[in-house]
Amino acid sequence: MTRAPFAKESSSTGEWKRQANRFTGRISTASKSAPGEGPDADGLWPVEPGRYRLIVSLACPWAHRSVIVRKLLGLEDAISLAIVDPIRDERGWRFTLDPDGKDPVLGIGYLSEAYLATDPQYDGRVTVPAIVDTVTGLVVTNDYPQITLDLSTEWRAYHRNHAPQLVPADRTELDQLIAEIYADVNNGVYRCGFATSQEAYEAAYDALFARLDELEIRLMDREYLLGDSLTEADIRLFTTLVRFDAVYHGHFKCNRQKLTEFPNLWAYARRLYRRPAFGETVDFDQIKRHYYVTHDTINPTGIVPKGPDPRAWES
Ligand SMILES: N[C@@H](CCC(=O)N[C@@H](CS)C(=O)NCC(=O)O)C(=O)O
Repeated sequence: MTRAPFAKESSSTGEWKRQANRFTGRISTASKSAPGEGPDADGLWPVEPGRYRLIVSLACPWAHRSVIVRKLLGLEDAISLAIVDPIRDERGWRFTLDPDGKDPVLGIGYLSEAYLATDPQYDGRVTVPAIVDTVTGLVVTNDYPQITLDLSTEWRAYHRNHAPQLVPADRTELDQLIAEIYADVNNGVYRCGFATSQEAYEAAYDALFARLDELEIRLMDREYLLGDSLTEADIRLFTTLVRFDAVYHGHFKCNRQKLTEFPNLWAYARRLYRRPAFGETVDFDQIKRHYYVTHDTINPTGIVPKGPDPRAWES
């Protein structure tokens, strides 16, 4: 019997079914709470610069989205950033990169401490990204798709001058595209890697490469996915593309071809990489160590491959 990487999220047919996000609070300009107060009756927390802490792993593609958007929008002073060790132990994500192994603002050693303070019964995976309230120490949200959208729409008053408009006023095309990219690409690589039956793996692999073929054609005559300007869709695609050859191609068996063998996608990914918010937030060492060391059902030796040469990204 194949050992499932996360047994609770594996179906009887061997498909990987990602857990739901437990904490779905939002920080919003519509909140009726005063500064310093908790969420209002609708679960909306007040927008307050300096109050919230974004907890990420630089290895994690879902967290990487929020790091890129925060930097693109110039929200570094408004929302502080905590970076966990890319290697989890049996208690999960830990602040071992910080002095004394504790987050200097929240004073906790493990992200699970904030999760359990918020919901003492919580028994799912403790995940990044998460936004934690520094006043109460409670988790506001680990709802990663909403986190980046809200940085764009709810924190406008604190964006830098000339910040890009990542979420267009008419969201129809954006929403359609990010749903497809999520299903077949962002989560698709995990559905390949975490499948526990041949059929489930092959179905995920076929859907992934069919979608990449479509995106390759889409990028033939445009700079960004939606045309002339950078949007949330580009950020979401980039975080999977940048991990593709280093991790997903080998570790998750997404190996019909490499990113470098898709001319348009590769050129597009490198164009994005040249922007500081993208390139400066990529840490290949943490990315590779996280995947190859912590998924021991997939890579029991824990050996981290030396390649590929990251200098290809600079070319
Ligand atoms: N919140 C989402 C997505 C975020 C996510 O999966 N993050 C990963 C890192 S890439 C994580 O925190 N994993 C912790 C674990 O598996 O225990 C989920 O629950 O699936």
